[in-house]
Amino acid sequence: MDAQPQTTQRLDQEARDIMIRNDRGGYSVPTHGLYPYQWNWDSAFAAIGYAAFDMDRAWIELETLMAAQWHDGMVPHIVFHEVDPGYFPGPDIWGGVGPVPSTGISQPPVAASMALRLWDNDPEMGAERFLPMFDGFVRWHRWFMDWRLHDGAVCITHPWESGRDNTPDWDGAMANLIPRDLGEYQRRDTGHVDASMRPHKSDYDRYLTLVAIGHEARWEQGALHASWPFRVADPTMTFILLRAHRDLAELGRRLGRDVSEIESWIPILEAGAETLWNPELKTYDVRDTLSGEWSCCVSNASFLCWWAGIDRAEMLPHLRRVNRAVRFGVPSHDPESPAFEAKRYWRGPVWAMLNMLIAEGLDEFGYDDGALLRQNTARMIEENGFAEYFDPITGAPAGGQNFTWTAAIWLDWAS
Ligand code: 2M8
Repeated sequence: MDAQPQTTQRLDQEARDIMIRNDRGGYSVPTHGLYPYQWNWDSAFAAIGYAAFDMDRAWIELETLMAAQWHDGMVPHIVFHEVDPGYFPGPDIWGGVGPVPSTGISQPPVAASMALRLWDNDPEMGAERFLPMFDGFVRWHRWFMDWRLHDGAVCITHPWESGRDNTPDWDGAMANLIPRDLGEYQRRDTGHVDASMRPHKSDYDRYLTLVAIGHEARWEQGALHASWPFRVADPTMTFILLRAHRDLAELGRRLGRDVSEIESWIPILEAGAETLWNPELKTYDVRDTLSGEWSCCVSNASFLCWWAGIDRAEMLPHLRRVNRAVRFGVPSHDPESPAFEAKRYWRGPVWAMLNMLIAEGLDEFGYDDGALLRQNTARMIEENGFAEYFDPITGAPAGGQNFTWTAAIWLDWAS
């Protein structure tokens, strides 16, 4: 059932206020305190939130992100515009080599898809603002094709690259990664939110080990490629990049540009996506490219297949099953799995922005489940506010509060 108009109006205003408060002038932070920098895919979602009330500001968000692009084409996962000791690890630990201090890895490239949405919102402004960024986007997408493919599926080289930091999907790969002795270090995240909602120290030891290896090699992909100790083929990256290639090709066609190279990438990723099909579990799954092992997990990333333009008969029953087990779908990990934890970050909670991608994919294939998911997400936000993520069983808000992407998703899609 749709919310009362007054409720919608009040929440619209609240969402706009959150976005304005998280605006640092040219870029937005995901939330005050916990995440004081510009994050890559957060910014892409922020842009569509701004589009609800300020189109110019929406494009600026993407422009600022793309201005941090490295000479090799990579667009970093965090851009450290102003050093803030409230976040760890910061620019000194990462040693990024781009034009603006940044991390040395990327994040799910949802930005081209969100740019297409901005264009549709205002085609004239879209043509003007996207044209100068088009080549940068092509170079970024090419960087994934050059450095992140395994049998056509897109890999991550760090759990932070996928955006689903501590999902059970890489428990096996993480266990195989031997952490360095890093000495004492002080995490900041658990000073902002309860430790029960965050990754464990054993995860952080491994996250930081990978950062140290990359930093030492100055993030030179050619040097790192052969010896990197964590390389996992990931549905988040594969499905989001596949969709982003399709959307970037569309943007290029609208600009009258040659899109044959982008189009040539699409069948490669379509074939790659099929290598993520776990025939036993009958789901899209994560595969550790170093050990060859499946993770045997049904996650919310498995359901991004429709967003990527892929429909597989077995996926809808999985989606309905996991959603039936909770009050608010889509849980980030299968509630029937022993690894499920309702409040621990990417090990169970619901994320509004992934719900949007999943639902829109379902809509495009004509499944009513997309509309149901939108209503369910709207209710979750109405009842529990603009949290970073939510307990799928109770809806309880979790992680950071007043969160940019939840506000943006409300404004663009859920309300
Ligand atoms: C979370 O990740 C960061 C590291 O990148 C962290 O925990 O410090 C993830 O949810 C990620 O997907 C997100 O982009 C970021 C900022 O919202 O927070």
